[in-house]
Amino acid sequence: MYSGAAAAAAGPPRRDFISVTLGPEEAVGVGGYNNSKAWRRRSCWRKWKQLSRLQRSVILFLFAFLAVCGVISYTSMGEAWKSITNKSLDEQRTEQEIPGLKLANPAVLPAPQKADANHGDYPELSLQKPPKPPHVRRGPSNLQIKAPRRDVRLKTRHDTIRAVEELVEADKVEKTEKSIISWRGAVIEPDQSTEPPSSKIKEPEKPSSVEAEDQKEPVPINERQLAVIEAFRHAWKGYKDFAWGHDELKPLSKSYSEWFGLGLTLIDALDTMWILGLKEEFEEARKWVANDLVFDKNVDVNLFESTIRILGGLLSTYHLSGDSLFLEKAKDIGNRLMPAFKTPSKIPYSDVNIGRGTAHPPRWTSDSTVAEVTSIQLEFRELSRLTGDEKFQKAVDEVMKHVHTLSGKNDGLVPMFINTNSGQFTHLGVYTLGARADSYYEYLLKQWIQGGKKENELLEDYMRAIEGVKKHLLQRSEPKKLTFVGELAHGHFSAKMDHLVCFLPGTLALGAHNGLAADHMKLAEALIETCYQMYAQVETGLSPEIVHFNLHAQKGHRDVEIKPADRHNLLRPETVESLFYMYRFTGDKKYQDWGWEILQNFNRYTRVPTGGYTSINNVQNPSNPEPRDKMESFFLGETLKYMFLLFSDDIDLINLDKYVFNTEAHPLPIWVPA
Ligand code: DMJ
Repeated sequence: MYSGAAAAAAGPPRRDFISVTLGPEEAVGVGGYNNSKAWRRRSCWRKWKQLSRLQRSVILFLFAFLAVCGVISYTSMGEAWKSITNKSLDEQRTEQEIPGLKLANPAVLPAPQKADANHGDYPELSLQKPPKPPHVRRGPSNLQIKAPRRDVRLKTRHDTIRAVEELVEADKVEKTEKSIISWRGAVIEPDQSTEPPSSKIKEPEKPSSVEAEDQKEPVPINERQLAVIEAFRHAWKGYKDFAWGHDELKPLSKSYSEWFGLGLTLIDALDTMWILGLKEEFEEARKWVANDLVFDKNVDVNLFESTIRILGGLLSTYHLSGDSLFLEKAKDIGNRLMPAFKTPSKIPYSDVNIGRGTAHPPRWTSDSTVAEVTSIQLEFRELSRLTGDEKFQKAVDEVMKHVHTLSGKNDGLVPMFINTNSGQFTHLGVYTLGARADSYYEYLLKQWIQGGKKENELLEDYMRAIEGVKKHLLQRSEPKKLTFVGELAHGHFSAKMDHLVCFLPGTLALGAHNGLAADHMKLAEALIETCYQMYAQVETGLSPEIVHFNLHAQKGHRDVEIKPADRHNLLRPETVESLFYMYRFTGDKKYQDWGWEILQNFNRYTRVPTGGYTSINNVQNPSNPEPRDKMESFFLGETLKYMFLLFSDDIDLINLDKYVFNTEAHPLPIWVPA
């Protein structure tokens, strides 16, 4: 409005200026909003026409210049913007792949790998698609495809295991909360509160099992274990039908034999029944113990045999079942055996009259057997711990301390006899790992383990003895070059090995498992192969009582030779026992397979159809192995128990870091479990 009025007032416009004269329509805005757009277009064109050529050229030039500038600046700004955007995406991806490691040390990041590079290890990861930039797709971030660094990888595996464990744990807790205590030997855990006995009388200790009994789901029993259960039931049927409450079954004559008259087989078998889960049989046997087992009897018993079988059996059954009946009985027999220690030397007599409270050596000598007086310690020490009465432990510890100081050893190897008056070794110069010395070595190690690996003298004696074995008793046979343990008699080596020596591979393996020299395990592996060959090279596939190894290759001769007087088999456990330890510590299934062969051969040659198994006189005659008509109590106490444990893959079925087996296969708690 202002410009038009001024121009009208000033006369004709100067050409240097653009003047706009408003007409009446324009001034009043006739035609409304829509019409004004067309009007504006027409008006602009008119004005453009009114400009001079110079003015139009300048304006066009300015437009062209601005357009060129615009194109140039758009190109360079675009580059800068693109690089900013890309950088931020890279940073985001790096953070996503290695959380917490963002740019910290880019040099250690793995080189990109193909998606299938880790297919074997991480199939689930290799199947993932590459991550898309976050702006492409929203939602949960993708898993990375790159192989994680080793530490990250381990963490991933660990986390997965943890996650699974947590789930299992949660599941277990739920099940445990719901479950009623199940009757299964397999779920037994010893009480963590086991402690060494103090020197004063105190409150009795609790059994090792009951509180933790239902912490774990039982591992299902496999076919081979079922075969052991079947064998046990068959043996038990014979005992029940023809020898109930007596010491041993005579399966052929369908009768029994008495040794101590204390139901030896029944007591020896109690914890086996518990471990095998044979509830009915166990309950029946328990009733007999409660109502019929009487120790107040005018009877001579062998201190060693009644300690390892009766005292050991009662103590372990008490631990597994938590039933105080067994502890009461253990105390009773333990007290009745104590008179054996009343000797001038404190080395116990071999025999005790448990009714009269008197003890004596065998009729023909005042000697005791070294293995016998040094293989009662686990049981008496445990009795002290449970009762709080130190007298039991004191008596047996004194024997060990005394033997530790004795002269007459040969590089840790002990003679077979010890005199109860003088306390000295007798019959010097004969060294064996077999009968009369065997479990001395076994109990050195096992007492050390039982007591929490603190009693150094025991360990010292054990280590020295194994060195003695290596130095004096190890040889290799021909043709198979089997490593065996022979005997030394007055400087002469004999290539004779008792089946009893086959406890040694298991003991060596147990020592190695407890941190002793690794070469003990190597020796154990070699020796268990030999023990297996003592079965495999014989016609029935069953070992004789004693073998002689060939030291020189002879055509047509095996490694193993058997003398007529030695070809019996008493259903002994030692090889199966060692197979069990070897399998537990190595996981090598060949040990289970060897044990399975042995079980089948027991079934083939020693099983009596009417019930029970029998010792045989001739392992070399498959068509007539000459049954002896006797089932030793250790067949149920040890052989079948170790078979069952050997075939199990559950390391918690009598965990060897929590229990130590006595020499009759009765597990006793380790006082300070690992
Ligand atoms: C068992 O009584 C014990 O294993 C003992 O240590 C040796 N003899 C028999 C088994 O052979």
